[in-house]
Amino acid sequence: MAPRPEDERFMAAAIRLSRRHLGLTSTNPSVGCVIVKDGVVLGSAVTALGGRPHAEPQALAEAGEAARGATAYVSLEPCSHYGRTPPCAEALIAYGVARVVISVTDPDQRVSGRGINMLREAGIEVDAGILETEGRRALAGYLMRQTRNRPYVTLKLAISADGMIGKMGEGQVRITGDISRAQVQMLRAESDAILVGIGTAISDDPELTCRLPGLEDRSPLRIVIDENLQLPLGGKLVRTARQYPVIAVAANPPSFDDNTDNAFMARRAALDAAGVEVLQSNLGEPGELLEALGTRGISSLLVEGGAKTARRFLAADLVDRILLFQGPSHIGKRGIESPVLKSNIPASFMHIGESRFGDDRCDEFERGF
Ligand code: AOF
Ligand code: ZN
Repeated sequence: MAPRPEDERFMAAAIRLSRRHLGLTSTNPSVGCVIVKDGVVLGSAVTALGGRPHAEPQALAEAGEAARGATAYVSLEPCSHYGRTPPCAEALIAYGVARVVISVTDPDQRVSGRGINMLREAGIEVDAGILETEGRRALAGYLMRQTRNRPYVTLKLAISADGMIGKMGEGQVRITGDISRAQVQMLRAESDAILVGIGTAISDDPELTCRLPGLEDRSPLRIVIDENLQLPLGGKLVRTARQYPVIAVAANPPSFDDNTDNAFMARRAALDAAGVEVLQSNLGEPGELLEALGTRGISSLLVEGGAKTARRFLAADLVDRILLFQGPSHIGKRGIESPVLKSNIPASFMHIGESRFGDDRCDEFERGF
């Protein structure tokens, strides 16, 4: 049978629920599941913290006996493999669910189509592809890492009304208001890692943590592109490195003579001692760093600037989503120009949304993958 009018409404609820654990399920996707019968929600769940249990068995347990004959809405195809938990498709069959509605099919080699087949073979009606664009958006990190072994990259920029992201020699300049800032902290909470260049790390002395009350433990891994290891030992990033991990990414291979090489090794040892991990990577090829991050299980990366770092990722065609927060003030003289403006976003991006946060506006652009 074909999709029904209420399908999108309940799938939207499942997708909304799935977002709750974004960035908190390790390499597992955060999936949402809603069990519905006669228009009533009998159970709902999101993949547990750390990635297990999966969403479906939790939602089924909540619905209990009543799940018999019900419809399950799942943002990702139910799994068919025996991992640390039995297949979710099997649980849906065992509870006697009559119909399963899926948003996105699972690219995981162990599942990919098999979950749907298992359900159909058991006589369950299956519809897939409901709200697929929204579902893929919510699962973007998981899908990118599964298919390309790299994190999904979001570039976030705060720009003034005259298109600047800061002022030469002035450290942090207030460009957007409190509501936008809270919004950015939410973005941090949803990301596995956050990245800035050494210029920003030195001039702004940012902490790059999530400081929303109650969400402090959601702070992502903090990464600084730091060619020559100049990260200040007294700065906030290094001082908090034992609490919230920091990686300094140095150039590889280093092109120093013996003296500078010694100094580099000394700085490396000092960062090590402060709890900062030093990683070396070919910085001319940011894709190499992204692959290393993908291999360690990082599925989503938030790039927060500055201009040079943003340009580096844009030039390598490694930005998947752009968020432009624009405030009402003008910076004028000595302004640092934003690497992108609303008017010159690369053609491969689509404008997918606009929000207002107090006096600021935020435009969202994404490109498909
Ligand atoms: C679901 N529901 O809530 C999630 C699924 O390591 P494992 O055994 O937990 O398996 C990880 C895979 O399970 C992951 O790659 C993806 O295919 C699926 N995740 N599946 O049915 C869920 N999180
Ligand atoms: Zn599962």
